[in-house]
Amino acid sequence: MFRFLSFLLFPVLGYAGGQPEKWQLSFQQPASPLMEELISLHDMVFWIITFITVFVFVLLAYVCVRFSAKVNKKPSKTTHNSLLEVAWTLIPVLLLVVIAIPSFRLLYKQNDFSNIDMTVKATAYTWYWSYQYPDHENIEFDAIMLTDDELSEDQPRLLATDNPLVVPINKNIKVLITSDPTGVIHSWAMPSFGVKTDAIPGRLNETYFNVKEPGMYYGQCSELCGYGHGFMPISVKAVSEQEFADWLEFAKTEFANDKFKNDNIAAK
Ligand SMILES: [Cu+2]
Repeated sequence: MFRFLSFLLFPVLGYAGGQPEKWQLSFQQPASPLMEELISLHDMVFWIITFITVFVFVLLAYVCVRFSAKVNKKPSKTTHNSLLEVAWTLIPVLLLVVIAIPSFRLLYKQNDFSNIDMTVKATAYTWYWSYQYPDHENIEFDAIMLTDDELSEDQPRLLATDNPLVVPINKNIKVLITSDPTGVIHSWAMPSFGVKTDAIPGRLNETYFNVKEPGMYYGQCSELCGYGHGFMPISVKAVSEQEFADWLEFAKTEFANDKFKNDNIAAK
């Protein structure tokens, strides 16, 4: 019953953050300010669409009954009505303007890279993601999906990786996204961050996000890239600034040998 109600109310109900839920409809709980704005724009447009649909449906039903041949034995010769014609031209124009203003503002914000705190680079391989920290001595490691046997209790199936991308909270983090030069097109998508950007061989795309709360967040490759498409998830761990500094120290020794491995894969 609750699921049914939540379907009716889906634009106003939130879901647990960071990952998809069973029987979930609509968006994940937003984890970044950008995703919050995307959802409020969606909700605004949703109610406008609902109003128009109901209004047109009621109008049609009224016309069918009120102006049927049965009720109107002698057909009316009415043709034009200036006021009505001006109104049904102007009202849709105004509605489009109301939608366009917040829409363009948000589109601009999604591409505004003027206030970036740090950069990471995500490279797609068949079939896993590899991450690099150009601002932090080029730490580099692969993120391989955990198999069912490797999962711990709190890790979701097909979403958890052996190494998450670790980032500090409340920072604007730019992600440079590309794909293995000998590979195919993938897409780096994090639903709760409001981010989805294609990873294309030979081309460097960019996006950014800002995580508000510490925690684990999950996404997936979102471009049909081949038989391993469903098995190259993205896991992001958002931590405090101090924890991030500690992790950097750990990562410098932990992943010291990974760079060589990645160079070899790229060279193949
Ligand atoms: Cu892929």
